[in-house]
Amino acid sequence: MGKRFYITTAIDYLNGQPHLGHAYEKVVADVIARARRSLGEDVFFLTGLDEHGQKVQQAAAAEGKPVQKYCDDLAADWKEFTKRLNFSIDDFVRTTEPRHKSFVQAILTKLQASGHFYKAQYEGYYSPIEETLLTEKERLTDGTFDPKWGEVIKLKEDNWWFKLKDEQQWLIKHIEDNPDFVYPDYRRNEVLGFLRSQHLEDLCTTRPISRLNWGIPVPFAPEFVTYVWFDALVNYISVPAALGDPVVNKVLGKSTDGPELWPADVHLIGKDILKFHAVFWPIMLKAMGLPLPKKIVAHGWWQKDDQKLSKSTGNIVDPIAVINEWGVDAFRFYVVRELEIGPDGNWTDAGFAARYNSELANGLGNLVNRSLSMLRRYRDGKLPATSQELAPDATKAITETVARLREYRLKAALETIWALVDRGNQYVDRTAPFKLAKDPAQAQRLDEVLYNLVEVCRVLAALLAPFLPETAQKIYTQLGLTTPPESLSTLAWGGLKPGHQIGEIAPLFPRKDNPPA
Ligand code: ME8
Repeated sequence: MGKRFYITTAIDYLNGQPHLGHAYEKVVADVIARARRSLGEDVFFLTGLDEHGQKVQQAAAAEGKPVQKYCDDLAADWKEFTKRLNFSIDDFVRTTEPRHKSFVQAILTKLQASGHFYKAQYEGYYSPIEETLLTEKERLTDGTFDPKWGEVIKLKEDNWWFKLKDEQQWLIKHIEDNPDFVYPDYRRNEVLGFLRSQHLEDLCTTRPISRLNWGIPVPFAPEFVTYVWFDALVNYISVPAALGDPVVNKVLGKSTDGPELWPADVHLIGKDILKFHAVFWPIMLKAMGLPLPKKIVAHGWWQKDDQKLSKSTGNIVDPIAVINEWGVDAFRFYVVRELEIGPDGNWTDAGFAARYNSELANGLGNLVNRSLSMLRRYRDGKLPATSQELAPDATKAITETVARLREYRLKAALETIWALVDRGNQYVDRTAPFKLAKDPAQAQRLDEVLYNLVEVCRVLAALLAPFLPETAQKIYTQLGLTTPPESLSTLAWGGLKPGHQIGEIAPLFPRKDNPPA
């Protein structure tokens, strides 16, 4: 078996329940993963949880639970969440797992032996809420710090530092030479702008256990723990190592023949953690002797009603509540249809209901329902002879959807698919099969119209499968097909054969005229 298409997401902090932003990122990753599988690639999709650090420790304390117990209880909810959202994940990593911790320690040991760390005293400012050491650069012109850092305290302590200072030039060159390394383009320019205009400071990679103990013990300095950089980021290689990836294990002197995952094909992350992924992570990998990921894809952030999502102000979208009310595919559809990967988005309940009614209920749902109902009514549910009338529209939709998917333009892909939905609905209106049915002389024309409509539904199901897997399968079942929707790699017009009998018909997206306020 060769190299697999390896896609990862950020691993989420385990200090609450999953919110819209977490759900969005994983939906996008799942669409990409499913699309690549459908295009014939052997995909490995990894997501998981970032369980160390002060925020998690504090959240556990607030609930009066031992930290590990707090993590175990909450992690069960997050795993359940991946099922509710129908994520096709291949593994789920938790940074408190032994397989992850032992790998992190092995990497720290290796990098210490090759001289990448040094111990030094830090004297300066620290933001407890962001768990970040602050430098003079973070100071505003009036000498204060931005309110986002919360209360800033003075700190003097020893720590272990990872050398970054001399790594800037090769990284600039790498990003210049590999225009696809960061997507979208404007995020790539942001990274290059940062690297060209600032000198990298060495990275503080530890905390003394006297101040934070919820991290991974540093093997060569047991009075320290590591977290964040040498913990969270390393999940992208600790899981491959545990599964026997030969490339990753070779750096630890081990020979294994498990799945070939590294380098990752896509790290999907939010814009706020781009610097960590596009600057620190490549430097860490180079120090380890590992190839860099092929692509870092940075998405934008969601707000609700033009305000920041915030638990404290109650301005949240609970993905599970939305799914309970509208169905999982309605949620998946809205977040991808609303927002291309890159810009920020704004959730409104009215916007959600409007898209549901116009695009899912009146658009797709209506097309499938009336096409199959007419076939049942006029031809006892049996497919007539093959016809090519909508074949050019379907072929164009297939080609364009595949191209958009490869370009990571998921919203544009959905727009292409909906052009075919609209074409199908217009075709019903123009050909008026209900009138044709009344005229026996038009029987052959009615056969043609019905074949085209029902075959369009089949093509749509296959195109939609990465986005709306449950709906795609339902369409296939209603079509009387017992297989999963056809792969994008083979999808072509004419899959339904004359004489084929369709199955039971049921509405896909019941119209909701009075959505809850
Ligand atoms: O950053 N809209 O965890 P996290 C869209 N553990 N995306 C959002 C969002 C929003 N409103 N809020 C958060 C972490 N995200 C680290 C990552 S990776 C090795 C370590 C995204 O729970 C955010 O951009 O704060 C990030 O990609 C992911 O959710 C997890 O955020």
